[in-house]
Amino acid sequence: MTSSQPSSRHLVVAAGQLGPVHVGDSRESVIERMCILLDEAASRKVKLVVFPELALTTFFPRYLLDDQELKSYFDVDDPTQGGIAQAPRVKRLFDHARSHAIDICVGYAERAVQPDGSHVDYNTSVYYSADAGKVVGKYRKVHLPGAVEPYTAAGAYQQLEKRYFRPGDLGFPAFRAPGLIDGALKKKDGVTDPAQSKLRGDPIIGILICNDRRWAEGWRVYGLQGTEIVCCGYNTTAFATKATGEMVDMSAEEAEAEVLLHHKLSCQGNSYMNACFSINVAKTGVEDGNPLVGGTIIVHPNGHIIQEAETKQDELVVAEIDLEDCRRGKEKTFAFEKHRRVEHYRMILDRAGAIEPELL
Ligand code: CDV
Repeated sequence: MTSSQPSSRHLVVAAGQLGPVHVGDSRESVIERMCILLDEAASRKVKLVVFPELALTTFFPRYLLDDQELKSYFDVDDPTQGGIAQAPRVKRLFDHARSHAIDICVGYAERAVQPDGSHVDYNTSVYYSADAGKVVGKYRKVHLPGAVEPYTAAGAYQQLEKRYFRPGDLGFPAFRAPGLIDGALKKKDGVTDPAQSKLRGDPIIGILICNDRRWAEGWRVYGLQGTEIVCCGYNTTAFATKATGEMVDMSAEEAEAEVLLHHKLSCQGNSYMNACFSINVAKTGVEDGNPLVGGTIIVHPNGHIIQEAETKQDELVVAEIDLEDCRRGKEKTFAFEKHRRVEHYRMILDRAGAIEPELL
């Protein structure tokens, strides 16, 4: 065995919270703002920055758009042309991250080119490794909220993700990020079961996007791959009109407090139950008149919030974490291999909607 990993696996990570990206904002201006956050990250010794869902554009699913309008929001991800890291309107961001030796996880609207030249659109986040100089992880949003057809009531708030994106087809694929931890265990070290080894491999990462964080299933699938850090960007409306066009029956302040409560419950509860850190990053502020909640948080595997945004603007939220802190949960309360009773979970796979027991 050649690795000489220290007993702690410290890493400085950050959430690259973004303020609003308005419809008229140029792509260059958004990339510039993200590069400024990366500059700050470099000065604070950060090794990983997570950016929000659809970070490069306004949250366009709130608008009913024709094909031509829609096209401008998507970035073509063509594997034969080097994928998203080489896409002309985004390349500068990845190059900048690499120049600082910082990994980034970033959300964007993906127009995926198919082998026959057609395309499929997804709400996607990729993980770019500065060490590898390429994308090493990709996730396409599974739990798309909203509707295909726009709500017809006057003043209704639209959420047209089901119209514009195909549900993700990659599942919840955890992956390892190289170059972040010195002396990480490698395949060449010949350890057959890394989960049982005292030495640990490179950090295990999973990605979720916005609404996914409310669904225990995705987190658990990551938990079952030993995931240590979940990266989750979001655009969450702070308060909005209903599909019927009416206002919710709460004040704007009460509605926003409720949204924040549910956001934090989801991130803190699922981080705890899967013994992983999570970096949960907002696009926030008032985007073309539409209030987005903030609440960017970095959560510890014990469920506590260890860092939280103070603003609703571009802000780097930084935390030093020790990946060894995942061990307690993974080896005791949530030692899945000892305590899960999979023979009783069949219904989770067989049923989507609830079917109530017979009436008495
Ligand atoms: N972008 C999102 O996925 N938004 C959802 C809303 C619609 C509930 C969210 O979970 O924040």
